[in-house]
Amino acid sequence: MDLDTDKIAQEAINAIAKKIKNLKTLNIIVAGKTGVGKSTLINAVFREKLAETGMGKPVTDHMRKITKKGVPLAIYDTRGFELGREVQTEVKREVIDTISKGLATQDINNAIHCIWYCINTASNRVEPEEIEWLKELSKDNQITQVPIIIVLTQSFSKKKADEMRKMLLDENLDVIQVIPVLAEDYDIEDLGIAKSYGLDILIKVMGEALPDELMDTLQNVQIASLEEKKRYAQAAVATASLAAAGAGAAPIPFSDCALLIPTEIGMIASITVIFGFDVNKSIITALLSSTIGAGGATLLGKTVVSNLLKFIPGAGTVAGGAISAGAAGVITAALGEAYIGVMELVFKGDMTIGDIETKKGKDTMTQLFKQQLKVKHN
Ligand SMILES: Nc1nc2c(ncn2[C@@H]2O[C@H](COP(=O)(O)OP(=O)(O)OP(=O)(O)O)[C@@H](O)[C@H]2O)c(=O)[nH]1
Ligand SMILES: [Mg+2]
Repeated sequence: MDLDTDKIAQEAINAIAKKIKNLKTLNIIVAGKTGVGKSTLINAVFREKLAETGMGKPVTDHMRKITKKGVPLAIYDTRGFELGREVQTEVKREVIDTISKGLATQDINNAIHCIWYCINTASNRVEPEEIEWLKELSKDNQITQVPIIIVLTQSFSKKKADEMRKMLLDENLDVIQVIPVLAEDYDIEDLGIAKSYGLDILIKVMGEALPDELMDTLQNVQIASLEEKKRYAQAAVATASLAAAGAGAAPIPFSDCALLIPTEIGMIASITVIFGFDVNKSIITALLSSTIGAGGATLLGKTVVSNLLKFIPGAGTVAGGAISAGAAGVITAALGEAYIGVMELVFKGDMTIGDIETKKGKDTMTQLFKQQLKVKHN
């Protein structure tokens, strides 16, 4: 195998494209009265300001499907809850029909995976009709078992949200959680600004409720929980690192270090998909050159490995022309963690994707990589 950085970067880009193409589509029905904050919630939880992209496509009398190219997500936005009992019954029937139709296709891409029922905490009350509607929906949903989450929107008053939550839990509704959120900071006159909160909990609960096949998709589309993205990315790093170490395998001769490359490419692709940023070849080249090697045929060759091993206290010698299995795992983990580190900086807005290619970006990755080599070994 040719250990050319450019070629490896290209292979990583191909792996990323393939993973993205294979992502399943996540489908969520978002219901609730007009003005409760459904669109604000959707825009705060998912990337690409999904709810701003026009009206969506009507799929039933009271439901529109919102999608955006390049985002493996469909939101079914309901309307008409405020129009009285009759319309509410129609909406419920449309929700159940949509669930059944999706199931009938036997394709996960068409199934409804979750329902968010939104209630505005600031409105101070939950209408009895809403409780009734939820009870009827749960009954019809007994066989289909789509997880229902009640989202208490505009919960700038945590006290009110708490009261409302308790009241709803007492109703023994067949919902998996009641989650108070404030999707955007809220300017309370005279009292200052209430900070947004709760969206990370919504993501965590979704992560527990959705099938495994949708985990990559959920992380790819969500922008509400850095912690969850990191948790999934770190799991990918742990898997790759174990594979590289070959679980107690014999030392890897330098000539076989190329065998680590596919594992590392897979890991880079997983992390990229989880963070959901647009990453091109020059970004991956920058990542590789600033960590495991400076390109050309020497990548992961003897010189590079001996240089790397200097950073691993105690493993700092190259014995018998081989890199120990443990060191292979450590190097792979450090590469993954360094990449997660810069993705985190981009997520927080401390850096742009483009910055990764600059000297500052590369220096940051080198530093993170070296730091990780030391940490991982201790
Ligand atoms: N500051 C702040 N304002 C919010 C929040 N949620 C909703 N709002 C405000 O409440 C109003 C209604 O929010 P939308 O998100 O449009 O509500 P909706 O449920 O999509 O309404 P319809 O599309 O008409 O059914 C807007 O003016 C929002 O700015 C929030 O978390 N924080
Ligand atoms: Mg809306």
